[in-house]
Amino acid sequence: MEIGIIGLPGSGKTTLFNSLTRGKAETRAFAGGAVEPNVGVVKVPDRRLEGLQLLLKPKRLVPAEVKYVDVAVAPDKREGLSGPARSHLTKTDALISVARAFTDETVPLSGGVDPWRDIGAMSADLVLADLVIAEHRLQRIGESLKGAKSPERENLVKEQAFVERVRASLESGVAVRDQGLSKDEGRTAESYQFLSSKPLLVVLNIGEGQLPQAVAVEEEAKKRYPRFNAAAICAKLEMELGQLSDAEASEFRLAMGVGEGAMQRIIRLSFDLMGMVSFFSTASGEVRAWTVRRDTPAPRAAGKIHSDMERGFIRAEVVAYNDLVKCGSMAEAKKHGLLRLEGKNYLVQDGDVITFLFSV
Ligand SMILES: Nc1nc2c(ncn2[C@@H]2O[C@H](COP(=O)(O)OP(=O)(O)OP(=O)(O)O)[C@@H](O)[C@H]2O)c(=O)[nH]1
Ligand SMILES: [Mg+2]
Repeated sequence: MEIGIIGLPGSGKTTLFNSLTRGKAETRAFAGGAVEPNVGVVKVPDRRLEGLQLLLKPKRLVPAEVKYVDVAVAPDKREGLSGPARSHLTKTDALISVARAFTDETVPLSGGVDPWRDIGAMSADLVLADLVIAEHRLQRIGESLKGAKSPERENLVKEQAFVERVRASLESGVAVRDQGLSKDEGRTAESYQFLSSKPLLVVLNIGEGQLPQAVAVEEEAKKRYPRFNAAAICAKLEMELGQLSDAEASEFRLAMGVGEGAMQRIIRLSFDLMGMVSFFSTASGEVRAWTVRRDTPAPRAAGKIHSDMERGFIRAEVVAYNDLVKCGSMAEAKKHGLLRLEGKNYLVQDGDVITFLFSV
C-alpha cells in the first residue's frame, strides 16, 4: 500500500510527509534539484483493533501499514509529472495533492497564494502526463499494426479504439478516473499506469492563523471540486507537534485549541481512498489487520498471511467484527450461528475476523 504526495514546489509536501511519518526529512531540501523521494511507513489507525483488544486480550496488536512517498519535483527543471517524478508515482495506489493556502513572505511563491488555482494546475498536470502516455501507446500500436496479421491485428485495432477514446477525453481535460470506464476497461487501463486514474485526496495546507476556518475551507473545496476528497490542516504545526512527546503535544494542543488526531484523520482518509478493505487475524496471541482489495476471494486473502495458507486453503472461519462485538466472545458468536464456515469462493468483507484452516 503506497500513497504518493504531490504538489507544486513549496506547497508543503515534505512538511506534510514529516507530520504523517513523524519524520525529519529536510524541508525545502529538493529546491536544488535532488530527486530522491522521502519514504516512510505509517500505522493506520483503526478503532476496531481497540475493540478486538478489549475482547480478545491479545499479546500484540498489529495495525495495517501504509507507505507514504514524498516525490520531489525539482522546480528549476520541472517537467511536470512526466519527468523523473513519474516513475515513483506509477506504483502508488493513491495520491495526496498538497495545495498551499498559508501565507508566509519568507517562502516565495510566484503569482501569490491561490490554492484553488494550484489544485486545478496539479490535476491538469496529472492529465497532461497521461496524455503523453496515451500518445506513446497509440504510436506503438500504429507501428505494430504495420506488419500485424489476424488475430493480433483485431486485438490491436480494438486497443487502438480504446486508447483513442481515453486520449480524446484526456485532451478535453477529463481524468481517467472520471471517464466512466467499465471494470474491464479499467483493468486494461491499469497496464498503462495512468496517474489520473488514481484516487486523489486534496490536502489544503493552511497557516496557523487560518485554523479556525479549517472547516469552512474544506467546505469551499468540496463546492469547487466536488469530485475530490479534501482536508485542511496546518502541516507545519502538525510537524512540530509530531516531534514532541505525546504528553507535551497534548498540552500544546489544549493551549492552542487544536484538536487531536488531525494526522490520524489524514492517514485514515488517504487509506480509505484506496478502496481497500481490512480483515483481522487472531492467531497465536496476536490480533493483526490485513489489507486487501475489495472482493478478494478467501484463499487469496489467506495468501497475504502466508503463501502456504493460500496453497493449502481448506476453509475460513469468519465472524463479522460487529457481530463479534455484539456477542462479546467467539464462543457466544458461535452459539448464535454467527461464526460462519466459508469456502474458496467467499469474498472477504471489510471487518471480517477470520481464522483460515489449511493443510500443506
Ligand atoms: N508559515 C508556514 N510555512 C509553512 C507551512 N507549511 C510549510 N511551510 C514552509 O514552507 C516551506 C516549504 O515547505 P516544504 O514542506 O519543504 O515544501 P515542499 O512542497 O516539500 O517543497 P519542495 O520539495 O521544494 O517542492 C518550508 O520552509 C516550510 O517550513 C505552514 O503551514 N505555514
Ligand atoms: Mg519537499
